[in-house]
Amino acid sequence: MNKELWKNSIVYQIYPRSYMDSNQDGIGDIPGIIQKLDYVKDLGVNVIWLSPVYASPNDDNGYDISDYLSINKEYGTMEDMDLLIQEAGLRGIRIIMDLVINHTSDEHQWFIESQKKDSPYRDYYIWRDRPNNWTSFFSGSAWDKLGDSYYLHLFSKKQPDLNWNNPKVMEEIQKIMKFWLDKGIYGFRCDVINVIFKSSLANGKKRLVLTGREFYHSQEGCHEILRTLRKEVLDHYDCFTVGETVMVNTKEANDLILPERKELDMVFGFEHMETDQINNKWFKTKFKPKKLIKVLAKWQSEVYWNANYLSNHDQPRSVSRFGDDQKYRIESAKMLATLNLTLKGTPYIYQGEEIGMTNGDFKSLDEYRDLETHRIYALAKKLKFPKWYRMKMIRLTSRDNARTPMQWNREGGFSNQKPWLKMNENTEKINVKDSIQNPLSILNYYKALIQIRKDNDVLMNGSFEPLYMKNGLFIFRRAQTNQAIITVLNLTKKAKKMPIKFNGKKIISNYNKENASDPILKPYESFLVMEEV
Ligand code: ISL
Ligand code: CA
Repeated sequence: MNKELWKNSIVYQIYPRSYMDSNQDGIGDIPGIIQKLDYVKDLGVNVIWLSPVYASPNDDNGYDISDYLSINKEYGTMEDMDLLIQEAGLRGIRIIMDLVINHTSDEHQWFIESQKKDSPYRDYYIWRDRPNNWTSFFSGSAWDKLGDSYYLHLFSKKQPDLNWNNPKVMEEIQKIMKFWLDKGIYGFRCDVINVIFKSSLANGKKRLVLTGREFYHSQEGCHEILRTLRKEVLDHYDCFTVGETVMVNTKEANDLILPERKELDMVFGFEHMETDQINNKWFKTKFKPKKLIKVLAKWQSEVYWNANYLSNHDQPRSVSRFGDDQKYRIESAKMLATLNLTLKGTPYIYQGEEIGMTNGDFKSLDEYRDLETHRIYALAKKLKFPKWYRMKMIRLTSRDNARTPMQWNREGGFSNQKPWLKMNENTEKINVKDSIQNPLSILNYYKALIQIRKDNDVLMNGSFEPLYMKNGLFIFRRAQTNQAIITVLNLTKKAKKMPIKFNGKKIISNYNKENASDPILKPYESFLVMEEV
């Protein structure tokens, strides 16, 4: 058993609702994922991160859990889940699950019980006679009233926050983690893990977003909880954890993952996701490659071990955001793949990214399903933003951009029924089936790149040395004693002069150019050079 195999893993994120519908009800499901395991294996990844499949009323698509020990009926049964773990295992793929422990659903039995003031479950949640001024991630007050008391919810009102000051909560969560680890899963992606501990419920400093956050953001109490979970549960299994950590800088990230801390193994930072916005994600600015490159290079040099990603189920599609989803869709998607898969750290690929899926093409508000999108739209309306602007805001930023059904073939191939969320209209052009057949597809480029990564230890464990970071170009070297690979990336749609020279052979290129010393870099050009050392 290799305790640190996770470091050298390549992870593929599956959002079950949108992956594959096996029983024709328009909703993706676990048997659907099983049908596609050979596809996932062929891609070359060895870990799947499965977004929540637990029982849930689906206010937030499974991030509101009503029973951690059973499976959402829409997605299948516990037998299906056991089979998924087993079938994945047969293909050399292990599964990590989402661990959502900041909150449960308001339909969880604990919360239902906790509404009675004298119930032993009362203290599982955070009840007060009066709300404070904290605001929620989805806008508006973080408190709602039930009976004559208020409960805290940092997310939607159907997601009440657990009270981590109560040792009973700790006990329950440990049981849940063991239940799944005993089934053979490989660990957890820990949802908003750095906000679970509230050190005070005092009024916070007034802010544009998340008033109150100084009382729950990365508190010492959170570190203690993580150390306990590690010692009592995780250390007894062959597994790893990746924390989703909002608003952390590199120091705060290291405080969660340095080995001597014994907390998490790696975290998803957000700083690079903030490089195309002002203040918060609803206000986008033009994407400037320079900023992204700077933040990535900083995390590469300062953070002990990175969890690298350019998209997930909460973010717009990477090619639409950091590339060009029109003229240079193929080139820029391959360039972004080269970036994500050659940085130091563990790469995460989000379903559909491997075929260059683009943002959704929603025409009207009612085509969006995400509750966050609707809340922000309503807030913007209240603030009297004009309609065209509100629509633009959500078109650029809605989480549904990443949640449209997976495009399996020209007709869609996700389901025979109308899918729960509108399928992109470009499935005729962008789909798995055609991508498999086309040797120059984004998909086949991913496969080749993943193979290169597996064949060259330096891409996994070599050092990171930035060589050039100006002008929208990002050139860096990954090196160890006997080997070095250079990544050359043009993140812009303009041709650029190649600023430096090196000795070596090109090993992969998104323009299929073999000559490593070509003086001009084409739009979004990227390639790797095996250096002579
Ligand atoms: O969507 C976001 C950034 O664009 C965030 O505000 C997001 O809500 C935050 O990153 C937390 O995300 C996680 O927890 C949420 C859930 O809605 C998200 O899907 C999940 O990834 C609450 O459980
Ligand atoms: Ca289904």
